[in-house]
Amino acid sequence: MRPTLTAFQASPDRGRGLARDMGVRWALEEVGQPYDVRLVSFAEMKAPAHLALQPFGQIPTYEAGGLSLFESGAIVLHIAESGPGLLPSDPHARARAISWMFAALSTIEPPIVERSMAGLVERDAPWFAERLPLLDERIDVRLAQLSRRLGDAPWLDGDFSAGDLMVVTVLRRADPAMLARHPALAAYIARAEARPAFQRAFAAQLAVFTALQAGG
Ligand code: GTB
Repeated sequence: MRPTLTAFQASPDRGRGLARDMGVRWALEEVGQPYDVRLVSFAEMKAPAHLALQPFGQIPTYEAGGLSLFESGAIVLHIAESGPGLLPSDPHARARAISWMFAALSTIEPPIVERSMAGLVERDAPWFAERLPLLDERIDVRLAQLSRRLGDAPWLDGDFSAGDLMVVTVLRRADPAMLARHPALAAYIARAEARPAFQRAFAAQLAVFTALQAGG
């Protein structure tokens, strides 16, 4: 059954593939599953039909064969479980790959998102300049820890997995200058971005932005 995702009709990332449909598209490409995308406006995201799929009025959602899911991590896990190549068959290795997915979303991502939100909504606040180094430091600690664990391995735990996919998806939202201070992580991201599945997913989301630009 061909799944349908929702994605921003007009993503604020301007085609950089930073919105959360990107990881889902990437996972679908990795397992070779064709999919459809329903683009939604901000107004549509907050309307009852979308809220029935995503209670928080956000993208992405996933619908296939009577199953409707929200939360990009849960969607990627579902895709990884239903197709080949993103989760090892060995039960222990599989559980470790899933641990990395959780680490991405609950340990690595929060300081990255907090920093980018602060830059958007607190920039003019009197405390912003004082708070910024603290936010940056929190990210830097996580990047250093992750880099130490990765060492000079290509992926976090054996073959590329849904864990790497989720970790890289989250790292791509960090400030490139901050990532550049951790060359092993910068190389890890570049390696992941060079994967044909990533390239196809990136091109598909970029095409949405390009079409929007062409239309007006
Ligand atoms: N935990 C949920 C998940 O993982 O699926 C979070 C989903 C979420 O944050 N969705 C965002 C959304 O719908 C889009 S991706 N926001 C609208 C709203 O809440 O009203 C987050 C995002 C947005 C923009 C950029 N950017 O411009 O770089 C990056 C990431």
